[in-house]
Amino acid sequence: MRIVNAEVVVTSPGRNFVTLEITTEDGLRGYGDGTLNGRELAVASYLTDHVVPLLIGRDAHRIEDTWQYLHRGAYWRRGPVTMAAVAAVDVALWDIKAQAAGMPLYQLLGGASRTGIRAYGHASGRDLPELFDSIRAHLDEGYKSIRVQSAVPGLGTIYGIGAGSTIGGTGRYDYEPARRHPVPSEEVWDTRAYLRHLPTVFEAVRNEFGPDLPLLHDVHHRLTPIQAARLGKSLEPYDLFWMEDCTPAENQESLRLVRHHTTTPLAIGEVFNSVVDYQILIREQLIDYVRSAVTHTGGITPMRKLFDYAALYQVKSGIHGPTDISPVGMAAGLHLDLAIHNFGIQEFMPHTEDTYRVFQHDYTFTDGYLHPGETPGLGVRLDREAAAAFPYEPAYLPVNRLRDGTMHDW
Ligand code: GCO
Ligand code: MG
Repeated sequence: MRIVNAEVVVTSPGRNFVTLEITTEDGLRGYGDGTLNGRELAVASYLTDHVVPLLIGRDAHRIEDTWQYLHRGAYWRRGPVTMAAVAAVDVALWDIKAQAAGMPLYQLLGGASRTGIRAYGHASGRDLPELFDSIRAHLDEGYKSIRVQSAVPGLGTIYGIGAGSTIGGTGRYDYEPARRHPVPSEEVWDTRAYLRHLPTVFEAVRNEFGPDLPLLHDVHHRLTPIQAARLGKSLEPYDLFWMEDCTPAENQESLRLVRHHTTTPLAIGEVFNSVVDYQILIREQLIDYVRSAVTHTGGITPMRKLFDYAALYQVKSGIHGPTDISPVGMAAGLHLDLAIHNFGIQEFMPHTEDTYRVFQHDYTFTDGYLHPGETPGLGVRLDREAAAAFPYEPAYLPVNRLRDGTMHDW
């Protein structure tokens, strides 16, 4: 089944998305997500200039071979731009193969291991009443697990705290950290203030919502290993489902120190793009959840291998699912979630109405559980006409500085 056409579509229905559309000689169309927040056009160029010409005429069924061809054939290994581009091809080819088989993709991946995919949503607030409202709004929407982010007294806008606008009066705060601006905005950070404040937030949330509700928190790479260890320890009484990205993990060995001091479960990996990034973390059981996104890790082909490797060490999945993963990338994650045995939890926040007009999708969120649907393939279609109405707009994630002006991790 030859590939006869491949095109990159950049569209911005509320935020920027990069989508690869591959067409085969028998008219099947497969979609892959290559969105890399704040660096979208680099992936679009990588695909258009360096990958699309190599795809024309290839057999769409040869997914593993195509993956190795693009990965090894580039000579230069890994990196977020490359891996997002390879992921877009890989997911589009799985979409095509599943359509050709007349099955939803999860069937090709081994079939359903569960009836629904447990999801967590993002609650946040500038103070406790606002945070409690946000948690209640999520519970009302069916979420059974909640990520809790809070402002820190004395600091302005920080990661995870909406600017104050709610989505359609739901009490759920708008989540879109990339700002439509030609240069990144700047935020100010104070680690000591955060370490003092956060345990008081979790104490209040536990007192209000009881011991049962699974609670998560994203540290967003801001702590040193010993600070992360201290935070994990101080959150132990509040029984977190996970503490995410507690320290930048390029140095995988630094997680040994954190692990040594705390039993708070650890999730890591949304900025990783290869199984290599996890070798020590998984082999030494330094983490509990793998946070990679299909879109940023080279697609379904390597993600299956990553989860199988993790399964050997009882490490589970926690696929990255913010709104900067397009509905195509989200659907790819959901098919994997349904099929793999070592599923943990799936991050989920709905996209905007405009995004759903551009990407028609069959996945559902019902009573706290996601399901990818039964349509053959991924179950997502890109409406090219609708996409064309939303041209690319430069947008960047903020940057973060300490009070003395030193650049810090955002
Ligand atoms: C998460 C992530 C996101 C990232 C975003 C960057 O846990 O969902 O931390 O919020 O900040 O994906 O583009
Ligand atoms: Mg995160």
